[in-house]
Amino acid sequence: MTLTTNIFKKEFKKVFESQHASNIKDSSSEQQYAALANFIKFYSSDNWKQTNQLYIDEQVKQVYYFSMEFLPGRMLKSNLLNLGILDTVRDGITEMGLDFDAIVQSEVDPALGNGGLGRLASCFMDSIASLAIPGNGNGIRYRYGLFQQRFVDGYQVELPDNWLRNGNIWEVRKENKAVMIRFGGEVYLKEDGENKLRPIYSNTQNILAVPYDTGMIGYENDVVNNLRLWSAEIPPEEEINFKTSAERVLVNQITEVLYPDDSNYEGQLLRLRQEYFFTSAGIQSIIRFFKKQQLPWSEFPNKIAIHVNDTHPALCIPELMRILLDEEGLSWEKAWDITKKSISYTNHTIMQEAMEKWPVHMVQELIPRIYQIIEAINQRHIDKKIPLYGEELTYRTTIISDGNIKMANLAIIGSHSVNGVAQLHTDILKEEILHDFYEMYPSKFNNKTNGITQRRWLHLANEKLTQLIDTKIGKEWKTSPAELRQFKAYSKDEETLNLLSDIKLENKKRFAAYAKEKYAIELDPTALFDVQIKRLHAYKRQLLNALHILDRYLKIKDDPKIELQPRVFIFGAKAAPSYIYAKQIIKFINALAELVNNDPDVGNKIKIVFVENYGVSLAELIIPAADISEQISLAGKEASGTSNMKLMLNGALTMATLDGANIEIKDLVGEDNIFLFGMTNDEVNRMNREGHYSSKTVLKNNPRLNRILECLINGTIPDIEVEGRVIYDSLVQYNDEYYVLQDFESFVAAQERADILYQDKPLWNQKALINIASSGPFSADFTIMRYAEEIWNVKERPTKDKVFLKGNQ
Ligand code: AZC
Repeated sequence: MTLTTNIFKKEFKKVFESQHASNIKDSSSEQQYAALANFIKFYSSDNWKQTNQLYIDEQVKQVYYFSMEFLPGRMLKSNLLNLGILDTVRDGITEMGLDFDAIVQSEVDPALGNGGLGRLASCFMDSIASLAIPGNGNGIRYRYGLFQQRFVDGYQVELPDNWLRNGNIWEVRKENKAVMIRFGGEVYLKEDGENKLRPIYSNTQNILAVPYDTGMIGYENDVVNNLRLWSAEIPPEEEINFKTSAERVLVNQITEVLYPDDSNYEGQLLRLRQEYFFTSAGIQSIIRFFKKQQLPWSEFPNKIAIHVNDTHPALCIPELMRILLDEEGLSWEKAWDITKKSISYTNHTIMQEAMEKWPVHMVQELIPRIYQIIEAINQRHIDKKIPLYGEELTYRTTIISDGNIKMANLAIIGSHSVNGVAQLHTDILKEEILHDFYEMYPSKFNNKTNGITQRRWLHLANEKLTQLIDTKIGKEWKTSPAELRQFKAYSKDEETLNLLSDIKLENKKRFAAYAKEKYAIELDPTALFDVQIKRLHAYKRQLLNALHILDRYLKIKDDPKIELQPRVFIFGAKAAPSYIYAKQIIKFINALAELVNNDPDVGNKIKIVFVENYGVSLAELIIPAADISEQISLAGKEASGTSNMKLMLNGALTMATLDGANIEIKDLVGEDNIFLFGMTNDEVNRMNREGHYSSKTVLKNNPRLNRILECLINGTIPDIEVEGRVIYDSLVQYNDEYYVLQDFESFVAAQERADILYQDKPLWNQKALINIASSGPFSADFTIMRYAEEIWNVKERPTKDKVFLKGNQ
């Protein structure tokens, strides 16, 4: 049945009234949202059921994407878009006299992730479904998402994110699919009479993992895949064993909160519990599904691909081994072969502190059988590799060393594929960070440059631009993103460039209206909007950005009449609550904003907006309004970056170091259409090796920089006595770990080039257009195609309206 506006209105009214027993006209937008989400869930439920049934009937190979984090963003509009009924429903809602945008905004944005890694997982879920690839997500249903960020006197304050307060309409609780997870106790192996060793457990604590499923709707292809998030509960039949409130609290805690840390090692037992909890639950449910098909175990890797998104789910490896050995009675060799063939691993960072390791005693106590298996994997690795590679190299690759279990080593040894997320990152893994493993397993290593879904980041976030592209090059690019390149033909077309510029202006006005309402700040939408949105981390160098602003401020103070390109600097960033230095940088930027925004000498020449509580929904508002995309990490540190791709897709020009995927952006747009600055990875490496860098020397020869740094400690910026001093010392006394001062001059020079270019509007617009037209290759659809072909060996299933990628990048 095709949904017409009239049918929709009738059906929607019915759903609303059955739910609320009241008149729609008197309802709140939250109630309208609830009814509309229920309508969509109902509307797509047949496809959900059928997709699942087809996968069973056809015994297709399925992917299971294990991720500790998912950042799906609001789902209502994206589901409508993918179902092909966005316009019908929006028209219907409007005809009913309701406010569609208000309804959309009533949905909470689930913050079940920290940043890039979690958002990537959600872009991938969208692409997997849209390519009709049989794929499932597997993660944790945190009761509290990433903290809500507020600023009080410029300081970050963290509030709990109670996102489930009003329930979550998209999910379906599947109690009948719950599984039991075993923690603690003792275990020993006993001969079972058939010459097999079976583990005998005692005093374990058993916890129920209950899945909540959410449909992942493919783009106009009738596919609805499954995202399964697990929640920890006390098993009803074991209530008796959880007598004290402390015991009960412990269970609830497992899926209580998302760790607010994307790059620091969290040495906490609870985190390890979380990791085992969701990997064990996921693996158990895969095994149950596989067994229903009554295939021989040797078929397992032909039917199942398990992907571990960074090392957080790496316990998949010993858990799969445990089940195959202990419960299914397979030999070690068979189980190991199946495990390695099924599992693949993505590394997302080279930051040492983010390389997970767990103290042996902790793993031994919490999951004793898993520890035994890890130990056995480790021993076999050593025994096998020493004759081939010698002791030195082999001992550098062991899973257990110095009393710790190294999760990356486990993930590499126990999988058949290891990938980095941009070419430079993969090269660094191969040549530096994981070089020993690369020597052992060269063929495991491969690159899969990240991607983003253009459906959310262009179609939904920037509808006007989408329409413009449609009218110029047709709609084929929507299922063949490479076709976006056709848009390049308009790079000298005055009419198109003017339209592009009008759209940008409108998007900037939209953001300005938000800033005015939220922060009572007046922004000039014709100013250059300069955007840096990402987690706050020293290596990402928000500080460099801030020092450049300070430089501009001083220029204005020296000569209030100076002509400077007016700029609005937009920041969005959360700092991990325990990352004090990052929080001090937030305070510094907020203090600078306070000073600059209220100085009459400055006027519109500089405005700074640090948005609170940056997340997916705010990104959708900010990205279409950006002129410049700040991607200024120290070369070699940002694995890929993905906001760089989203901003480019929306016509921002990138201010970039040669880091992560910036390099690939440069290759696509050409050096004329990007602002490059700073040291290269090789130069950074050389500096590090030679150990000659001295920030004090940089300062000595640079009075301008000296003066800027002085402002951190001389009271120019009020209310940052402590923070200013700490930041100053990090740069001067502690030798500037991320080479902020070293790259400063070339950064400022690149910013000046941007100012000059911005004066030439037609040329700027032309470059913006070339950026948009060059961004097709960053579609997550392509990235997923490569994962599917080169890692998972899964095929897209032909669908009714077969939608898959045509052409290549
Ligand atoms: C991020 C990387 O920092 C970022 O460069 C990359 O684009 C993103 O993953 C997706 O691959 N990493 C994380 O968010 N977290 C960790 C633990 O690496």
